[in-house]
Amino acid sequence: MKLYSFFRSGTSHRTRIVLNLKGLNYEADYISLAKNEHQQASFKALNPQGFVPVLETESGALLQSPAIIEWLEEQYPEPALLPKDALGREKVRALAALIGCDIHPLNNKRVLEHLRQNLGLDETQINAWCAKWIQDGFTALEQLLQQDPTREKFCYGKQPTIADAYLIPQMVSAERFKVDLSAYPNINEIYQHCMTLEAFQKAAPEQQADAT
Ligand SMILES: N[C@@H](CCC(=O)N[C@@H](CS)C(=O)NCC(=O)O)C(=O)O
Repeated sequence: MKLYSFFRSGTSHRTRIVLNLKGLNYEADYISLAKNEHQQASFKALNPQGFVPVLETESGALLQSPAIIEWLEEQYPEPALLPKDALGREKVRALAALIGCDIHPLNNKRVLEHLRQNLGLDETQINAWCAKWIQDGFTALEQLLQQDPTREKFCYGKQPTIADAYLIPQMVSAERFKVDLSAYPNINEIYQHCMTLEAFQKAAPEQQADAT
């Protein structure tokens, strides 16, 4: 398998975490968002949206990190990154969607470039924009984590799930945008714990060969 990715991309990061948690080997091909390589025709031939990640497999090019992650879970069921029961799977997918649907897209490169270039926001305002959506999402997430008495050191249950794969890149991104994270003790604890695991360490942006 080959993963087209960018070191700082949160969606690439979450996909790397899942590949690592499942112990899968993959080749990396780096698409620099900083150099707008994702806009080149050769990459758009692979993904007409021009987004990373793309996972090239024997079955073809797979698009959209949530779909790629679910495909990995189905193709490589062990270790399971979703609970066995339907309610547990709903809970984990809901936590992942809170991050993947309601936080991450608002802080994406194309959104921030529109704010900068067409609406005239400066970097302080950009950081405030990012902080607003991260803090709104994290406030709700923190409450959900706090309310779950069965949870241990991860987002759900006693093992890493796809929810952790979504959360850790969002934490890294929050730090990059200088968001105050002091109000989220459960989220911080999960972050610290996940980062003791090799699968998460190896997936970190600074560990990638294209990191600058
Ligand atoms: N829903 C897509 C979003 C992918 C996405 O937005 N990727 C970002 C990097 S994290 C990207 O390629 N951005 C390019 C841009 O915004 O121009 C997914 O989860 O795969």
